Amino acid sequence: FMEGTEQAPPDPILGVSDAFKASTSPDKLNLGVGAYRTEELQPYVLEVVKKAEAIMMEKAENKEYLPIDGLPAFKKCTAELLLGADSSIIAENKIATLQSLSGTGSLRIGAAYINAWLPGKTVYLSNPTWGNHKNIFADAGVEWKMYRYFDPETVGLDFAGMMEDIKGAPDGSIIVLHGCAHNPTGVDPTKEQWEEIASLCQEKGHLPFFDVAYQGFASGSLEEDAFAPRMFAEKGLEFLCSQSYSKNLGLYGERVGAINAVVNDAAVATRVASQMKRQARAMYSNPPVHGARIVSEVVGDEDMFNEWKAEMEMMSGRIKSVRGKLYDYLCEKMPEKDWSFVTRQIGMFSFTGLTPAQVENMTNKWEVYMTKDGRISLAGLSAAKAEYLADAIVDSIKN
Ligand code: PLP
Ligand code: TYF
Repeated sequence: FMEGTEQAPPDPILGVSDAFKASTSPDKLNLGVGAYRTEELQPYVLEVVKKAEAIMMEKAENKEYLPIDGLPAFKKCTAELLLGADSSIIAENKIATLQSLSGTGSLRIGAAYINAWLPGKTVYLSNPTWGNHKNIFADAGVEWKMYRYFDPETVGLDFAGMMEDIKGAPDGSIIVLHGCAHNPTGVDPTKEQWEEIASLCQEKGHLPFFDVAYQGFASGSLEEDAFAPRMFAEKGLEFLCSQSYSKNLGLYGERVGAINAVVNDAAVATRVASQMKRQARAMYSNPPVHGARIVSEVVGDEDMFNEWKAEMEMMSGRIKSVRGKLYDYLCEKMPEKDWSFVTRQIGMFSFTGLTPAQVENMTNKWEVYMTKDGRISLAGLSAAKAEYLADAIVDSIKN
């Protein structure tokens, strides 16, 4: 039966980690996957997560199945983190929230919903975007196209091109937007540009689909990083929004996240929620309980919530600080090039503009593991290794 099975290619991002693990070099540096590391380049479990888990141990709760749409306390927290605790949309039940398998699973449920209930609609993704977006929508049978986003000339946002493409999309299209800290470019629209994007979506009757994977990780503030979806909601736009707690609470392997539908009518929210549950039931029945309890414990307790915010600031602060160090070394070693993009970009990543051949040099000669698109995860860089990385980048550009 299975003889004819072809070998699938490795994931372009997670495959980098495999190559990194296989290397025996003492100099090796994994700047592939976006996962936070300490200055010692070790994975980090947030103190507040350990605290929540200790409380959970004491409570010794059972391991019964969650409802299909997840832990009620988590659903409340996650909607409030997205829209604000005082949101009128939440008060008026104009939101459908389903706990799902982190950001990826939440996007996949959103895509399944689109396939079933918005058939024939095309999803527009930024060029470039997180590679898995294409897989997720294609896997759900949803057609996707791209809109212009990144301008390599300015190493910034091609705002005019983006607006032109969103305008050019057929009315009622679905526009995927990174809520903050765009992956892989680290380039976000300004608040004024977000306002214009919202107005254009309104004009065109488009349905925005926010992917919020880095709330709190871009600016260090949960509120600040939710600016775009909150503003869209205030303007009365309906939208879908996936959320992930992989980065901001460091719960990567726990797979905790949610898909939300913000709509203009509570009755519609009820029906959308019922359909998302139906999709989830067929795919995996119900989500895991452990991570959802952690989020609920942390957000539900004022002290722990504040502690979480402080740890997020610490993590995003460490990344900003290595960004600054890398920038200084690059300026010192190659002053003829404008490196200002390094500190302009936000979030976990820097989009270096290195070509595939230069990336090959980074890895083969310098043991710096990174994705072929030239993205580096600064979350995987230590201050102690910043000069080494600058040497590798300058050598790869010059040779
Ligand atoms: N969306 C974007 C843009 C991402 O960068 C990621 C990765 O962190 C995700 C979604 C989903 O990740 P996860 O499934 O671990 O929450
Ligand atoms: O872009 C990244 O590095 C993160 C982690 O299939 C990730 O979003 C990468 C690939 C993938 C799932 C998560």
